Amino acid sequence: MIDAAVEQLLLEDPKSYVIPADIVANVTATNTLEHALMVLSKVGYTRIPVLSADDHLQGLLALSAVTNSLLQVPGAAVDQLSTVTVADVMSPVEHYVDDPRKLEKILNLLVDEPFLPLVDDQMVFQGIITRREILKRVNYLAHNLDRQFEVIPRVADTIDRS
Ligand code: 4BW
Repeated sequence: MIDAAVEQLLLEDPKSYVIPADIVANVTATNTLEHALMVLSKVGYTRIPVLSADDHLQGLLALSAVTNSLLQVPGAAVDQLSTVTVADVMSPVEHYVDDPRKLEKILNLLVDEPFLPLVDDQMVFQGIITRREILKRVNYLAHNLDRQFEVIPRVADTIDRS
């Protein structure tokens, strides 16, 4: 269980740590890998969401999956990637959240995942929650906890500030 004071401060503004769908780079499952490689190279991210034409979350595409596909064919040139689609190499979405206030789940999953997709109850993509945005929120917490709460050690003289 997350401490109540910590949870209250982190949850003051859940939208602040969600990157909204309209500024998250993505590809669709029917895109060719040639197009996907262009998108990944342009945005600089190593893994991005795969969406359907009606914005449902369908999978994740990693740059390594695209380069692996390229390496399957000896001597293959980048234009070979136009014969393979994102659907052929994308990975399934193992972890996602449907509510940015589910902090316990978010903090636990972000230990191993660089980002979590946020969806609504129909699996329509709403955005992502990244390690960076959560760390910014934790940084805010670290600097503001004692402005809103009186933090008293349970055992006297346990804080060494030397
Ligand atoms: O192009 C970049 N711009 C910025 N501002 N930061 C970048 C860029 N590329 C990498 N970074 C940094 C970020 O701190 O490297 C970290 C790891 O990137 P990644 O995973 O391996 O490509 C970034 O950490 P983060 O912001 O916490 O993001 C975690 C992961 O979330 C990224 C990427 O898979 C995904 N992501 C973040 N913002 C995204 C995005 N995917 C699509 N569109 C976005 N706007």
